[in-house]
Amino acid sequence: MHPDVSPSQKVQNAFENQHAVVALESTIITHGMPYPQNLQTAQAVETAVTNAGAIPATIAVVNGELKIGLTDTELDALAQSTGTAKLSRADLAFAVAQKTTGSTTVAATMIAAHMAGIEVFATGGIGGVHRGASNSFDVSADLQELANTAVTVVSAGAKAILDIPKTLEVLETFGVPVIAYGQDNLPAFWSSDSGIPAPLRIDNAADIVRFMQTRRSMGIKGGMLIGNPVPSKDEIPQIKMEHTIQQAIDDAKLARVNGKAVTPWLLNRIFELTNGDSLTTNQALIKNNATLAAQIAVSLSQAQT
Ligand code: PSU
Ligand code: MN
Repeated sequence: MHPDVSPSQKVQNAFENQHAVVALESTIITHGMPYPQNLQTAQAVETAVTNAGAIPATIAVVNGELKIGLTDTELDALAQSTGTAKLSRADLAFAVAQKTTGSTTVAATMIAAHMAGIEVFATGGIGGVHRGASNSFDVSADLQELANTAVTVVSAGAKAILDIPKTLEVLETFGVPVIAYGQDNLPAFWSSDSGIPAPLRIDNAADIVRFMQTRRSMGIKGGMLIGNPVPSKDEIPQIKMEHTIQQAIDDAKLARVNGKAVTPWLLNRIFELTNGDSLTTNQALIKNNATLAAQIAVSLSQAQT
């Protein structure tokens, strides 16, 4: 393990016993959901990982320490904090150097997971190419991280607020495998089906592990993205969602939101516009991703012993 990360006691024990570990991000806690639902979700996600036989490691910077796994007290403090920095590749080391506190995006969580030797990570949805990116140039650092860092990211696809076809083009350019889990089409975060065929399809965790191992043994660098559809009982169908997303994007333009604030602002606006339904679906899909990530991590640790 890299000397610049601080594993919790539980995660340390897991490593010593060669137990499967799943990384979890923390921006969803500080910037994705209101308190107390954010704390309840973070706890439920950790429980989903545990129930599927792996050890959860929620990642964040706390007073300059890059924590791999948070204690209950740390998780609670993060969930209640306001104005916490959202850290990506550009500012992860800045927060450590300044001894401040911040939550980690998909990109920063991948970096930390890789430093700790964790190969599987569960999130809600990754960042990507924003709609209107031809003017704004707003493309998430998550995409470059997937290109460079060998971590498998289990998501419900790219967040549907994004331009999914453009996001797929960039991932293809970067050589990132994009795999739909158990269906032909990619999911679209709150909706199980984006209507867009996925470049690749895999139907079980063991085959994902085989793909990861083959890729590594061939010396192909970088991570891969799994699009795991939200269970249909929990989804908001795309036709219904699209109207709300468009409204939120129009509102963001009027409010002149830009930079890092865009994604959290849109998610919060969609929460308001759906009277909280988007949050219920968000909670369901992230738990579903945590379960699949744990299955992959367990299968990987079995394959390695
Ligand atoms: N999920 C949420 N809210 C968020 C994010 C996820 O409910 O803000 C974060 C993720 O951590 C993702 C990040 O990596 O948004 C992408 O932000 P950006 O587009 O600024 O790179
Ligand atoms: Mn951005």
